[in-house]
Amino acid sequence: MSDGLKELFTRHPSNPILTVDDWPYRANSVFNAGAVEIDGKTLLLVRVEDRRGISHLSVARSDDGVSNWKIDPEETFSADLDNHPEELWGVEDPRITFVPTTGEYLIAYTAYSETGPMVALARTRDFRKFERLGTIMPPEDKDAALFPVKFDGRWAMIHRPYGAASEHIPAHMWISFSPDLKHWGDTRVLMRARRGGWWDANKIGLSPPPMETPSGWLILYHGVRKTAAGDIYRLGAALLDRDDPTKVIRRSNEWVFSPQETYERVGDVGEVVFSCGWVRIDDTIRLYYGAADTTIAMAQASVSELLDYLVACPS
Ligand code: M1P
Repeated sequence: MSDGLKELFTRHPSNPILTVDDWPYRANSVFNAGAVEIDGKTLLLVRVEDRRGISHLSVARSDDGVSNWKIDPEETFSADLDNHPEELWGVEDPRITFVPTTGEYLIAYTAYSETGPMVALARTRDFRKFERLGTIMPPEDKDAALFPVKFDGRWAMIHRPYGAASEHIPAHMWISFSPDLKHWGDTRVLMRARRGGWWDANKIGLSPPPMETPSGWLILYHGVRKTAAGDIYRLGAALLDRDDPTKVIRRSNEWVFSPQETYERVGDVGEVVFSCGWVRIDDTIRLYYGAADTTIAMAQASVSELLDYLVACPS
């Protein structure tokens, strides 16, 4: 393969790095994990789907981010139906943002309510005790993550009001602002799903939380292509202005990562790569992703190569 055709992401040879067979208790599948690096170790907040079809979150820790995972012996963060009936059908797809000014981790997750997915927030310092801040977006809304800094004194969050996601009503990515993490507004479309035959036509959503770089906020997003054989979930990249994240300054026309391996193409939901978390170690990104809604895999990329690629993309 010539340099011009080199893939930006390289899959880890041990993929999938976590499967339900690694779990200390019975479950159906493990996927779509939030990720953070704490004191040189990797912590994944994993979406675990039980054998009723309801999801909870569990912590897995590893020294090298690939092997010897220490998994909490019991569910770490489960639906709290007494206080949060909106979590009736479980909690899903956590995206973790470390806030350097407070030392806290803010977790945006999907509360799967009777009337559809809602965005909910929780905070933690140690991934043992969690404080729920409640739901912050009515149904249907999901694929949310916070920025780690405020803009003109306001928190910012990317999210995806779901919509019917059809040719007529596309599901775009939106951005909203809040003075206090509770009241959200100034809501506007951030990035549009394309139309027609594009890989990201009609439905897109944020993947991991935005990553700050000297060139702007690096984001990955998933695009969903409907085909006669079913949906294909692929990942694209974009750059947002560092001071004004409502401005998309670059967006890849082509996807940068797509289902290729058998573990990505075959599973509970085939042809899916779906990421809620990444960690950065110097110039290396480790992207953790759910493969076919069944297992967790990891792929690496160079931040500078991704930025070089994006800077050459259309504005
Ligand atoms: O099955 C693929 C993904 O489908 C949903 O994502 P979205 O609403 O963005 O299309 C989610 O249920 C996600 O968890 C799942 O991986």
